[in-house]
Amino acid sequence: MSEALKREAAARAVAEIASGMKVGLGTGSTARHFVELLGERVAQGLDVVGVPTSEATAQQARQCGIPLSDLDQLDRLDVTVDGADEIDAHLNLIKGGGGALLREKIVAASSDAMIVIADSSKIVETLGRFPLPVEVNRFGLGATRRSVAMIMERHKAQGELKLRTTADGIPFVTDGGHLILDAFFGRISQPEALSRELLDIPGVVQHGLFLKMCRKAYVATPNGVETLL
Ligand code: ABF
Repeated sequence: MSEALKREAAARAVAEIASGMKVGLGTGSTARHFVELLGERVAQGLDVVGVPTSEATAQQARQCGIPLSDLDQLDRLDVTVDGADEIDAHLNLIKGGGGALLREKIVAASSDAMIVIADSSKIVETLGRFPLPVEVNRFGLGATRRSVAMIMERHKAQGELKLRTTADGIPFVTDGGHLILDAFFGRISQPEALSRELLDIPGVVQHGLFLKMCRKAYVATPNGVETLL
């Protein structure tokens, strides 16, 4: 999907931001458009404060002149605008392909609303085609990995569990210093149960299922931007 269409989705979200708002800033290529467009409005006088969901977004937001804060200084945010890897008809999401799922979830959970911006390739009937990112502590990786694999078996996963690596073949490390296991389910038919079971594993820090968190999505299609509610 073209960058121009992603930017259109981002522009729809930017139009909802008003002066005085506290805004969670997402991560990824679509969220980058949002941050850039928000920066343009800040340059024109929009008075907002942003809370970034990754070091990469923080760096971009600073370059764009967006004043930043964090969840130690701020109580609630008005809205978080972020991308997604998969979106189903209930606006449940898989996120974390970019590795920022933990901060993305903390920031979204501290927001009165979460708006997702994406292109139409992210729309699915059932979550799970995209490998579910599971952020894990480095300590006890083997044990955590075996526990996740058992849960995958119980949920009839169709694929493997892989430790995420960089292009150089070394383990990918998140902003929080953790590792990521990518779990290929194919189809996640019981997302709530899966979410609880994964979070019950002591070494699991967080996973990329965002259930009942998103209230609106702007989805870019070749025919324009659709609003999903
Ligand atoms: C973040 O960026 C992630 O949660 C998701 O993995 C990814 C989507 O990126 P893009 O907008 O580049 O497709 O939102």
